[in-house]
Amino acid sequence: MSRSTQQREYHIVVLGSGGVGKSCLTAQFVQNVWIERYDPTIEDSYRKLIEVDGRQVIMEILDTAGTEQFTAMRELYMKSGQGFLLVFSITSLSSLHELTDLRDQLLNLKDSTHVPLVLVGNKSDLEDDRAVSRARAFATSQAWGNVPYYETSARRRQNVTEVFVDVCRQIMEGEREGARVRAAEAYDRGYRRRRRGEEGEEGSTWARRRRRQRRGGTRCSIL
Ligand SMILES: Nc1nc2c(ncn2[C@@H]2O[C@H](COP(=O)(O)OP(=O)(O)OP(=O)(O)O)[C@@H](O)[C@H]2O)c(=O)[nH]1
Ligand SMILES: [Mg+2]
Repeated sequence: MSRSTQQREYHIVVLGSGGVGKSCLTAQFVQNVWIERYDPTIEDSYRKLIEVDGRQVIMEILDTAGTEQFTAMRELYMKSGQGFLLVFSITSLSSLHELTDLRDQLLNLKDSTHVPLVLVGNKSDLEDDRAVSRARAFATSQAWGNVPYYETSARRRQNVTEVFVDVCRQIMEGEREGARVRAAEAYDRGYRRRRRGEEGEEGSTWARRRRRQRRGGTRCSIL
């Protein structure tokens, strides 16, 4: 199978308070449709095949409930998710504040500070109703360890694909980093084994070097 036809499957979770536009963003990304009415979500999942940096990727997207009475499953999907969109509405400061608790819960569950995530300020078409300045949102993203910040409009389909692709790239980068670390560790283990093996053999370089050191100390010849 060539590199570009290998398919990877990534689990993306869309989080945020009720009414910020999680379902509309997901529907725009997956189906290219705009939904005007507000119908609170219990939980919906979608699959979409896209190409990211020349690789076929299947995104399994979980659109979660923002309203409190439907959030019982939160821990479960936080554990199984690999990448997260943390969405607030630029028209509601409290929706940004509520993300802080969500992020804390997420990092605690993952027991890591390096969770692939993107901060998303949705409803950017409602500039006249803006309650969260760009500077404020950007400062939050910096405080979270320089996570990417995007402003999106599900209504106008602005930056919609970008946020999903960004989180996907972060997962892919994490996998590459993991592979690099595993390769370095395997090399290290192999090196130690090789060295032990050589030390065990009488005629080996290490053994000869040790015998020389015992006999004559350091090799130094002054003519
Ligand atoms: N103007 C504008 N309205 C939006 C945008 N995105 C969503 N909305 C509207 O906001 C309302 C809520 O959108 P949803 O996508 O259902 O919100 P949600 O975050 O999924 O809400 P829950 O499922 O309850 O958590 C709907 O009436 C949408 O039409 C946007 O980008 N711009
Ligand atoms: Mg919804």
